[in-house]
Amino acid sequence: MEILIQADVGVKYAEVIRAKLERAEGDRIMALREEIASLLSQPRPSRGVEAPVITMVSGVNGSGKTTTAAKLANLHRKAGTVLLVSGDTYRDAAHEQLNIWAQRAGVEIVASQRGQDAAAVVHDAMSKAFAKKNSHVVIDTAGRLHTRADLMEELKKIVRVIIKFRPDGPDYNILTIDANLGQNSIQQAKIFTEAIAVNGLVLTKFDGTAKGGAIIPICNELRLPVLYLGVGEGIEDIVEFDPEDFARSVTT
Ligand SMILES: Nc1nc2c(ncn2[C@@H]2O[C@H](COP(=O)(O)OP(=O)(O)OP(=O)(O)O)[C@@H](O)[C@H]2O)c(=O)[nH]1
Ligand SMILES: [Mg+2]
Repeated sequence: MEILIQADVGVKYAEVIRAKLERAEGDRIMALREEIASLLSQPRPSRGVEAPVITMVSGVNGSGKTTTAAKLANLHRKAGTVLLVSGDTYRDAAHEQLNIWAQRAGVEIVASQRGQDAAAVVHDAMSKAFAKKNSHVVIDTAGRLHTRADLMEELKKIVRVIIKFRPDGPDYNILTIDANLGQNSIQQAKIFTEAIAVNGLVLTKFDGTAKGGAIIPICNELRLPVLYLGVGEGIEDIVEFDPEDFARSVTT
């Protein structure tokens, strides 16, 4: 119980897990890990078969969106032609930041200027990607607090633009969750998911001291899979998520 609270799993889920364990037989730590892994095993989006595969990355300020978008662009580049899109039109240096990442990843970029309409930038980028038959499009978005209705509206507008090109919306509609954020991230994730039909999570900054246990209630309550873990600031620092490995690390 203590170990779970310390790992940011939260009181409610620590209790859910404890109740299940009471009935378990044999090695308790193994049973605990199995239970955590099963809570984390959510179906992955069965999408991404048609080119261009569209990935959009959203999340609260500083949660690692741009870094994750760059890491994903770099992963996809190994298998195709990627267009990295700056849907962040708020941040002063967003465009320069993404440019540097695009160079590192060796991918093409659609930049934006501060103050531009993000949905219009995404519209242009989608037209370009479909015309040039890119294999992947990765869209970075501005940081926003889930409580800002106007900014959440902007995110919905971006998704509506994507729907014009791909009726089911982004193939991978990713929310980044900072492993350090703890219980606050549950409510944030819920609101993002309700607004724009998030279908996958990336847990970022998992290389630090944070255990990231809050991902357990997020995954389980919202029925969302964790697709990747961010494990550093470098472009290669991303790994596929494995529920068993995570269960082991959260309990050690
Ligand atoms: N250690 C570590 N740092 C990370 C990771 N992902 C992102 N960061 C760092 O977190 C900080 C914020 O990352 P960004 O990718 O700029 O976050 P963002 O969500 O795009 O931020 P805004 O656009 O300002 O909302 C940077 O200093 C990154 O280097 C990670 O997996 N591990
Ligand atoms: Mg950013």
